[in-house]
Amino acid sequence: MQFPKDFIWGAAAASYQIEGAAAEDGRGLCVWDMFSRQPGKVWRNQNGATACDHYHRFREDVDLMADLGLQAYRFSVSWPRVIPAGTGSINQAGLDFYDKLVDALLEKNIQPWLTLFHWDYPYELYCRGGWLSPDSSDWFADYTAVMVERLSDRVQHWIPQNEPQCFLGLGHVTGNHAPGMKMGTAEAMLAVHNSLLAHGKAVQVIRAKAVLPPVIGTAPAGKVCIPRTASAEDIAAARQATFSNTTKDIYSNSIFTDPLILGHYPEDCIQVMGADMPKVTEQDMRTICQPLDFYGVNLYFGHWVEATEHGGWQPAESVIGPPLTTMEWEVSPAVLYWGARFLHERYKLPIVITENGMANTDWIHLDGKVHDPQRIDYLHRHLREFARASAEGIPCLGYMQWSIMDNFEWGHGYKQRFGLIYVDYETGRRVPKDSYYWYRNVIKTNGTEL
Ligand code: GCO
Repeated sequence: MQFPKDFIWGAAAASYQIEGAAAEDGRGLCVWDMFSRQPGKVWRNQNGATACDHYHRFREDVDLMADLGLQAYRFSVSWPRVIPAGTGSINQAGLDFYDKLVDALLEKNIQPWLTLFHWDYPYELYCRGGWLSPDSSDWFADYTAVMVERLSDRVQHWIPQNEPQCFLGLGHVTGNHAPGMKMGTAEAMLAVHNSLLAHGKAVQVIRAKAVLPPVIGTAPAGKVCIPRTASAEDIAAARQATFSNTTKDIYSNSIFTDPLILGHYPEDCIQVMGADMPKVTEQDMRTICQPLDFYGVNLYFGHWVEATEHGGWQPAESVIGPPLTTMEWEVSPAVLYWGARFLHERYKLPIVITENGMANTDWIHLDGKVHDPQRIDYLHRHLREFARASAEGIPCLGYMQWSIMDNFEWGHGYKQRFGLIYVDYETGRRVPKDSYYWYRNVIKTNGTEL
């Protein structure tokens, strides 16, 4: 397989999922601290208070990343660690942590890819209205300015928000994630609009203030559809389904990414949301639609789709008894090919896979090692599909495996292991899995042996 010469091989993680040190050095509360205190919200009532203890062990973790040959590490900053109340006074100790992390990465020649917000929203801002507040986008812009001021002399890669579909959809509509709200559609769409404004303002701040020329992108989730067969009709159906909005849910790519990149909400979204659409001004849309450098996308599985007789689309079954991960996500590697293709066609930006990986039944075997052949096969198949997209001329810039290490998987607690590195949560011990050594060779050979 061929990947571009300067292709970036990385791995990702997020603050609340790995850092721990939740009550240390002046960190403020986040919505996940509060949500996980409510009985029954997280598997076995677990939480991220200690997690992988990355806050204290980050040097060891960076050494493992270096040994893996990682070229980029996508991490997120805990907003309330840096600004405990979300706005106002800055916590120097919190900021220092990211400063040291970035220096440690650079010392090993690993590019820091910084996500400003990966779900650990400041609890105090939630109490002040959170994403419904008309001030929410300014709060985010102010926080962005703090990070840019401190780190942009060393950090070039910026991702304002991770998966708005999830922190809004799961956090504010279904209530499965923090802060556990169950909003109606009008409120949910207002939160969507405010989060888009926050993205736009953050991009403006980064471009205006950054010392190193910034490279800015996205990391949405959102459904990508896979054609059931290679027929032109099924391909057209999958393309249409990938961007369509037929219900009032807010999981599509287009609800978020059309405004960011095309400068308007999708027509079918406006139709289906009807009176639940927020008031949108042209000025808002200009703020939201800022130039971006790459389209980063988190992809784990696809949705099979086939054409109907009348030129529409319908969901399709892949096979009876499909391969599943322990999240019960169907292993459907073609999502990397079709995702790259459809998303590039529509948004015209180079593609980065900002997350891809699988949860597996990993444990330390009798020989002291962690054998995870399923993960190796999963990654192998997905990377081949991404290489296929690249071979067809789609600009594919990089790939971030999720995750560098096992971590707190939100509502699933520590039940689900996504890591290349196994974490023994009792002792904090790290054990690189077979997939770690496999990925090391992939990186070393730039994927040519895949
Ligand atoms: C997401 C988040 C990650 C998850 C990962 C596995 O995509 O949901 O970005 O924090 O841990 O995706 O579910």
